[in-house]
Amino acid sequence: NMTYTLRRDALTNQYEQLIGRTNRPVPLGNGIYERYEHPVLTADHTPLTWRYDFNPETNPYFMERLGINCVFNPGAIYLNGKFYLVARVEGNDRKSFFAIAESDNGVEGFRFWDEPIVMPETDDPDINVYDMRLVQHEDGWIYGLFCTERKDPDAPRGDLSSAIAQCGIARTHDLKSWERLADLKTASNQQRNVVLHPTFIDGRYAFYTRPQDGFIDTGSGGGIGWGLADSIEEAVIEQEIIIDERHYHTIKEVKNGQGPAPIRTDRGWLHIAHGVRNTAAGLRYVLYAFLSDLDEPHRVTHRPGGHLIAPIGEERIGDVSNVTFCNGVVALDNGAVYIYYASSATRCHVAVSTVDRLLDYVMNTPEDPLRSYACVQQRLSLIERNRTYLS
Ligand code: M1P
Repeated sequence: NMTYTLRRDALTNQYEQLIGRTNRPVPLGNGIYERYEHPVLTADHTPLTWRYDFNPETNPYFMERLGINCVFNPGAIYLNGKFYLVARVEGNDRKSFFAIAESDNGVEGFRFWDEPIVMPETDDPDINVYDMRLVQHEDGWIYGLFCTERKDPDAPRGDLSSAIAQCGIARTHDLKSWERLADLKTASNQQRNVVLHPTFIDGRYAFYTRPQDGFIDTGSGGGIGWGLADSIEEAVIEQEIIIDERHYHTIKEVKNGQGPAPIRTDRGWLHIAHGVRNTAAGLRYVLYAFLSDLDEPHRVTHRPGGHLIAPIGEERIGDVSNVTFCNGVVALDNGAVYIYYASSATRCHVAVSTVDRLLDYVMNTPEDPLRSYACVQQRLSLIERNRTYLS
């Protein structure tokens, strides 16, 4: 069967070329980080055996049987000398699942393991799971916190979109077998972007949360929250405080959320988060950074104004356009930081920096002064200092 053989061989060849493709840093940039010329993971990186029936008897045209729509929002971890991404893989049927891809150098060559993760369900089955934050906790486990979404039981008849989002929790030692724990309990009936802090605080598990009133709308609430729980097996947060609020006419006026677990540095916990604002073309998601106190991680000490990463070029286009989103970062012992960010809910990229550069960024970038007049004053001050220095 010529069709079968030609297509199978050509597609296999194309797949291997994609996985083996070199990925170079884009020169110059903004000095804070380097973007890379190609995405590190796309739908085309998923193995052909996940999508095609290889038996010519049952698939003579070698056509796709179970297509993959996109691969995005990966959690990240560095273990035993390898970079692992646990990606949100979305089938053509819209359901997401988790799958691990590994690379030797963190910027290219990401190859998926043979099979996706089998994430056990709770008694209340998830309809959709996504956006895992991987955390190596000091209790010895690797945790995956993710969003579990189910249909809103109170949705009016005919409303087939309203959903309830909550935080699912699972743990593993090897990224292969996963123990599912009870979903996190908080006062809010909607939670997304929940992240486990890597260390105990006063002997308790600490969580970054994002309470909101509706599935999409934060309503009167929102902001990045913080709460403690005695147990991780049956995690309950009794008291939630907001540590990073939304603010009128900023990059996070509509909503915001913690990205990956923060990076521990000498100067404090380094956070990457996303902020959302409204535009005539819909919501715009950008990444921002902030620093919090080492002993009291809920106390934010530095808030650089504006975005750290905003979508550019092809990053601006996808299933949900004008979006950058990050829930995975790797910080190596040598100080290198790999920021894995997705663009437009479609594909994953990497931006590489160092702890030193990111600390310089968060500590020396002025805060958003919140008014045009004050922004001009801020810029004039920079111009004046430059004039003095350059004259
Ligand atoms: O579509 C953009 C992002 O929207 C959601 O983020 P948030 O909860 O802050 O609105 C998430 O569904 C995320 O997966 C998605 O990338």
